[in-house]
Amino acid sequence: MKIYFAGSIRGGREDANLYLMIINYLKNFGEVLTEHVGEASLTSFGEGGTTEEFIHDRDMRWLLSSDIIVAEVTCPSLGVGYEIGRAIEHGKKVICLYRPQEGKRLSAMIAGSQDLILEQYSDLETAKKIIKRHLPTL
Ligand code: 6K6
Repeated sequence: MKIYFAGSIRGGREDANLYLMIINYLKNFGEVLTEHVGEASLTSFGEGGTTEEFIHDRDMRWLLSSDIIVAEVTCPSLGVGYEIGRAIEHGKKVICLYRPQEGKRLSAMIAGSQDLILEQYSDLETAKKIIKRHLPTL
């Protein structure tokens, strides 16, 4: 199974370490196409030697070839929202993981969508249980 993990890059990297741990767990269920999203070295300032068009087209190819999308949506990101929308448009199964936070609310375009699975969680262990519930084992 091919898994596309989506997490904020230019939207902010405060959850990058959590992305890495989620990605590592997702590897128990299949091939994660977007491992770089969890890399600490990937800052919100850019990836040298590649163009925006290259990144977009490569990520769209991966998205369309994937069997399932797991998106961590706590840190708002235009790119993640775009990926979720494009994935839904193509009939993909999308699981959104969200940690409720004081004083912040998730976008209604995610919270109100009937075309994705939205799961709230508080810590990595809860996220793992959610993933195990939704992802078929190999
Ligand atoms: C790296 C650092 C800053 O910009 C980059 C460009 N590199 C990217 N490489 C791979 N995937 C990317 C890149 N930028 C965005 N994405 C995709 O969009 C990822 O799959 C993420 O799920 C999502 C993040 O979007 P933003 O809007 O937070 O950057």
